[in-house]
Amino acid sequence: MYVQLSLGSNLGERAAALQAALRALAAMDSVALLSHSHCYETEPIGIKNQPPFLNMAVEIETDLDPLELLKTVKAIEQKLGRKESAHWGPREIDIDIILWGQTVLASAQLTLPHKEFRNRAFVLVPMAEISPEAVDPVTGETVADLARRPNMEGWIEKREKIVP
Ligand code: PH2
Ligand code: MG
Ligand code: MG
Repeated sequence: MYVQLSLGSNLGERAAALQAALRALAAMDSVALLSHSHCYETEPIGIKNQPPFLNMAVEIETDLDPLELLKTVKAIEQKLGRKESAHWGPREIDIDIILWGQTVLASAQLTLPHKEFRNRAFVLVPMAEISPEAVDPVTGETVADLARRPNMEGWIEKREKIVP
């Protein structure tokens, strides 16, 4: 299955944390890294009074199921030194599962597609760079369509592309 992930960091060496997360994903037998976007410096959404984020989109192929991948990305976050943080608060590394093909899932652990992604420029703009044709199974819109809407919150500036 092709899966879209959103990565973010706003504490410590942000680009190094994103690179380490990419490498940890690529090192897994059950995950193939297909593409990743440039990094984007983005305005914090939710809690305003925290440092700006560096965000990036990643497309992978995996034969894990959604809850197995969730466990895996949580383990990578832990390994990369993520501390307990407030909901929407600052974090060393965050790896979120956004789209899982046309799968729609609402479980206690995981919601697919990601609950908030349609309103988040920091998710959609990087994702539109690498997966513009990916389709939101709930609305039928493509990621390119979603990313073009003018009413999304927060500034966003393109930065470097990480070498994995
Ligand atoms: N993540 C959050 C809350 N707010 N804002 C930006 N710009 N980027 C993020 O990755 C982000 C956020 C919670 O995970
Ligand atoms: Mg998040
Ligand atoms: Mg998360």
